[in-house]
Amino acid sequence: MTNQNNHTSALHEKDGVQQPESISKASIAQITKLRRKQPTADDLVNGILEGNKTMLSRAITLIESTNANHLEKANKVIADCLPHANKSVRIGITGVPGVGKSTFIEAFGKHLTEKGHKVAVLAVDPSSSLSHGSILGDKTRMEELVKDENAYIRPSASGDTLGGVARKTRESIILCEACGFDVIIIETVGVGQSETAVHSMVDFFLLLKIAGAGDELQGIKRGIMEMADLIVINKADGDNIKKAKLAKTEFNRALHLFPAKNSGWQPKVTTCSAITKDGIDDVWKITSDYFNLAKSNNYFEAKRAEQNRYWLTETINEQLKNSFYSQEGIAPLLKQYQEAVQNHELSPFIAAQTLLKKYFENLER
Ligand SMILES: Nc1nc2c(ncn2[C@@H]2O[C@H](COP(=O)(O)OP(=O)(O)OP(=O)(O)O)[C@@H](O)[C@H]2O)c(=O)[nH]1
Ligand SMILES: [Mg+2]
Repeated sequence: MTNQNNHTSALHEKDGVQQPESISKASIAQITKLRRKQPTADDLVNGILEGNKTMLSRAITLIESTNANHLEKANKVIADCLPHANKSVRIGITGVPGVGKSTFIEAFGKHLTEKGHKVAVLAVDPSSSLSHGSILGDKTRMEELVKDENAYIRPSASGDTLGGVARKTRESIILCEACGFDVIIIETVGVGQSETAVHSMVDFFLLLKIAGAGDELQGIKRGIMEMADLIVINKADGDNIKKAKLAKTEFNRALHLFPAKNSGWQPKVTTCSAITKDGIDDVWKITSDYFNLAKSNNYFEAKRAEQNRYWLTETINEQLKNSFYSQEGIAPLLKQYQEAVQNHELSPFIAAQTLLKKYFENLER
């Protein structure tokens, strides 16, 4: 093979190197055609309703896009999927790094798909934009689930505020449900506000813990304990079993001190090992007991309705905020006013009023 252009390019292939035969020309053409052709909103919706995970992923990418041109299409996809959504249970899982969330979700998810469920795993992790590492880790921690035809795993949206990530995850839930997933697991890391955001989009909240060296309750934020419907003490295997049982007693005692929940549910504590799978079945049994109770006393429906109202307000707040802070000219002005306020030259309220006035004037122009 002689390449006439060799002298103009620093790159050239060695003579005799050919495409491997395993790549057929037809499939290359098919792939390039698909890549080039952006699916329409209807293509995406039809694909999702047929249970096509590739279309689901593409639609979620569209939702996550920060390109303003994608917004309208994303909204159409969500609107068309909405009538097919809602038929699921949504479970939030939280726990500090290393507690075994990924390993637990792998074991729990497999348990559920073996029972005939379709499981989608989404994440709310606003820090993932900084540390893409966890996604890589999860590929190995969730080896079986990743390959499972009845499971779908999607890492957290990144490069956004917590509010932004949370909204996108919530919209992704709708698409996953329309795609036929009936158990939605939302994972989050124990960082500040992300639990609150996840709590506001799930039906059931599970706190993963490990047995420590005694004083179990230390270091848990009261708010997180209050949110939990179930505390699972993971890594109850080998020498840890005894410690896990002790921790279970201690948590049970603590949970009884909290006021009763509106759901009528008394939060539970159980132990499991995500590695040996002992106790995984109990976690699902307890979770199902909760759903039976909450559906029979209508709490389930009432909570979802309340969450919808919450998201309406949240989305408005988030978008108004974004609109304000991203408006051209606001950032330098804000910086100037911040300095003036810091130096006591201007009252923060007057500064805010002036900035907002400027913002509204710009809108009208
Ligand atoms: N012995 C034992 N080890 C476990 C168990 N579950 C998880 N591990 C181990 O604990 C470590 C952390 O597990 P991960 O599943 O990555 O924990 P994670 O909570 O997802 O961690 P981050 O993604 O960093 O937040 C790994 O080395 C796991 O093998 C368990 O039930 N028993
Ligand atoms: Mg993990």
